[in-house]
Amino acid sequence: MTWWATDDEDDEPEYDESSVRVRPNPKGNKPRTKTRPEHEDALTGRILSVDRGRYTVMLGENTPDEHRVTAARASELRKHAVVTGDRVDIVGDTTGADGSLARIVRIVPRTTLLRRSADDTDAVERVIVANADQMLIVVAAANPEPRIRLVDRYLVAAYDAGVSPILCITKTDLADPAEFLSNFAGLDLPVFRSREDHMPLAEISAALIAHDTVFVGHSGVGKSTLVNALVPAAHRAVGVVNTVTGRGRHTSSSTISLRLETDAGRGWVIDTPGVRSFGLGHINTDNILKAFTDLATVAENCPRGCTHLPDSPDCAMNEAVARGDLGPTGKARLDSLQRLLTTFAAGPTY
Ligand SMILES: Nc1nc2c(ncn2[C@@H]2O[C@H](COP(=O)(O)OP(=O)(O)O)[C@@H](O)[C@H]2O)c(=O)[nH]1
Ligand SMILES: [Mg+2]
Ligand SMILES: [Zn+2]
Repeated sequence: MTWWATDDEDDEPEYDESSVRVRPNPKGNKPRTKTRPEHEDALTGRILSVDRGRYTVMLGENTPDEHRVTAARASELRKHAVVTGDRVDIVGDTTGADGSLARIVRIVPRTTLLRRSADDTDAVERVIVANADQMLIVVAAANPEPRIRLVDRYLVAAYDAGVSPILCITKTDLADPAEFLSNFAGLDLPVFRSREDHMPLAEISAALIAHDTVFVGHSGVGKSTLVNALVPAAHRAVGVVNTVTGRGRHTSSSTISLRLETDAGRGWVIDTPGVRSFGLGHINTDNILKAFTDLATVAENCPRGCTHLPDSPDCAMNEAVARGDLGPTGKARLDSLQRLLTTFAAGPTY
């Protein structure tokens, strides 16, 4: 048995807390009074998933009272996107009893935010994950072929959002990822990789404990397989592609938080089906530079407005590397940084 072996006959429905039936709120159509209460009795919870205006919220996380409730946005939040990972204040029936529906009245200020890539004409906010502190980028050594630029885009999105990236290489039984990985040698990037038919699941789990980790990757790389191996209760659909329709047997478009349970602690895996890339619209060069602390110090001596690219006149980093000041890895790190800066310079079109 290989670690990715799947039972094709397993027709278990995909796990999705948001699929619980919800009776419409009988009071939902009542006109509201003008003076709203302050919601001082609101409880703060975590958004696990979103499905057509219904939110699954976890209350009392890691306490004996932990439970899930279904909630809808209060009218004052109608123009605000509430997304997986958001912490929200909710009021109303927060028992989670069958058919109950609570109300989300506030979004707790977010620590991080990842947006879906969008074109400039897009008026809608395309926030997809809030408060993640790690991004696990899943890449296959082959089938599909790994693409440096795609990983670069994920890295830039992660650095820009203040989310720590981790790389995970699957399908090393099909190809040796060494050459691909050499492109990232200059980064402080933790890398997990399968070795033939073994994936270091315990090590990956350990890295996820006490974190909210958003999983990203091109379709077919083995992301669902990995999620299922880490969170067996997840039952994420593994890509058995229908040759007639070209679509997966279970297609899911919802972003969902799955709880990782280990003897050493818990964590959250945030699975994002269908997200090919994150928006890079408002990336600040300084945020990318911040991920390279040693280089950032040198860059303080750059001329104003320095692009830090190879052709940038008097760039202190280029000069330092040319002098050999940054040690044997300096060149590789500067190359990586410049590649990411170039990715950013290419703008949000891809
Ligand atoms: N050879 C090989 N196949 C794998 C590995 N991991 C996953 N797969 C297969 O790759 C296909 C796509 O996997 P899936 O998890 O659905 O990919 P996703 O689209 O990224 O979620 C499935 O047929 C998996 O069984 C691996 O390490 N090696
Ligand atoms: Mg999948
Ligand atoms: Zn510079």
